[in-house]
Amino acid sequence: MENMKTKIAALAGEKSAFKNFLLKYHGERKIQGLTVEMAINGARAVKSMVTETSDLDANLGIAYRHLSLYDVNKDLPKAPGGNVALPEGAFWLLVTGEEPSEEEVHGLTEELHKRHEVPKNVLDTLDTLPLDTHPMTQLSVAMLALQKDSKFNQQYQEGMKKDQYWVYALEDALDIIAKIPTIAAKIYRRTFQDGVVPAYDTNLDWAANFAQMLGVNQDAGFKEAVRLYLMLHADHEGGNVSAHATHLVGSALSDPYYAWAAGLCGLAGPLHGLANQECLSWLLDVQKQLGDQRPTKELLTEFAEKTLKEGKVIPGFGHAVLRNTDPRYMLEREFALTHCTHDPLFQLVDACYHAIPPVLLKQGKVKNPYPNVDAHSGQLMYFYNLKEQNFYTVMFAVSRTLGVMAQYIWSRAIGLPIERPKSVPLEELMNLAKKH
Ligand code: CMX
Repeated sequence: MENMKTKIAALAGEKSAFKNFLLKYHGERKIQGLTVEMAINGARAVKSMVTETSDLDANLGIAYRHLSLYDVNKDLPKAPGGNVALPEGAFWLLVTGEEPSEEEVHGLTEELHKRHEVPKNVLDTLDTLPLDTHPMTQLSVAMLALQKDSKFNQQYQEGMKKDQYWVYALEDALDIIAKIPTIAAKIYRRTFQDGVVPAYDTNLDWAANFAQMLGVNQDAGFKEAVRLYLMLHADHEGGNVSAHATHLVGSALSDPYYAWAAGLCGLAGPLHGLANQECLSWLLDVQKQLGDQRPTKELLTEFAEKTLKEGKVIPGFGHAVLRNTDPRYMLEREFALTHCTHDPLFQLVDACYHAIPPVLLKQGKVKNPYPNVDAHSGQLMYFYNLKEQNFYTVMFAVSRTLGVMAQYIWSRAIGLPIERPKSVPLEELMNLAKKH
């Protein structure tokens, strides 16, 4: 871990100086004209935040630092015998901006194993919740129950200096990343299975151990699928609801536990993280209606047209920012083409891939008719026997912990201040519009 700390320490001074330079010499420069539409419609695409870890291009998709997801998957260290980049490596890249060596990823995995123990009071707190409590609610409660051990908070109470903020942010980030798989597995096992969590295995990497603790499938393919899932969902820029909520709450110097608990509540929204569970429901419903018929492009075209006629959206297609097929979808598709072409649900996903974009294009109003990651990830989990859709957003959350924690560290390292945008009543917007 010393290596990661040294890299952040070396970069933090440079980055803070750069931020101060921008503020001093270019602070008044206009980068975008604000419009009434931007103020009303959720500040979409308004360049008004700093996120160091990743950048979303409408056509190319997300880049972790300078690397596309295809390059992340190709270049970063893999598990022995595996073909998928380890998510720990993605965290290293998001934090340091550098591709980690095998040794650095191995060291990080070891560090996470050392920190994995979840305090008994947190597990006991989960056991007090009714079993029909949504898994995302359980996860948010557990995150807050962990908060009492925040090192950032303890140090803050003891008068920590500003240049030490990132050091204890990193401490908390590593603790949260280390513990969240056990908490998620506990939630899964108590809600959907017998309540017993398979033993933690320090011989495995972070994702493979999580896959094993879920206890649904001992297949090596499932471990690879979970590595892929956790690597792909790690970060998606700073403006999405969960990342932004984490950043906003963190900007008040609430510690990483408080900040991520807020982010988790945002991730639980149906327009954000919960969409993947809705996608799988739609696919299963179509599969039921198809009965014994093989899913063909023609049949799926009919289904898609029917869904649109009923005034519903087709889950898993379209995106607020992307204007092309989501690379996360393409990497999941490549994985499925290697591991599960015989799966009837994959054959349905494949038919959707060919049938739905032309239907949405014909309708004429959708800005992006192509699939996003949610159109595929449920199929992969379902194939490996993780069938409870209510749990899928927790999988997403375990992964997204990597990105939001990496950015939390950087927000403190470069001293980003408390967020406080100006809001105005609609009438004032009208007055402003008349003036310009
Ligand atoms: N099926 C049917 N209609 C769709 C559509 C879809 N998949 N995607 C967009 N549209 C419609 C919109 O509802 C909108 O219609 P109205 O003008 O009648 O309101 C019109 O096309 C234009 O929308 P847009 O500008 O292309 O898309 P938005 O930025 O407004 O919305 C999103 C983006 C993701 C909410 C939307 O595409 C959608 O609802 N998709 C299905 C749900 C889904 O897959 N969500 C997961 C997103 C993944 C993520 O955010 O990470």
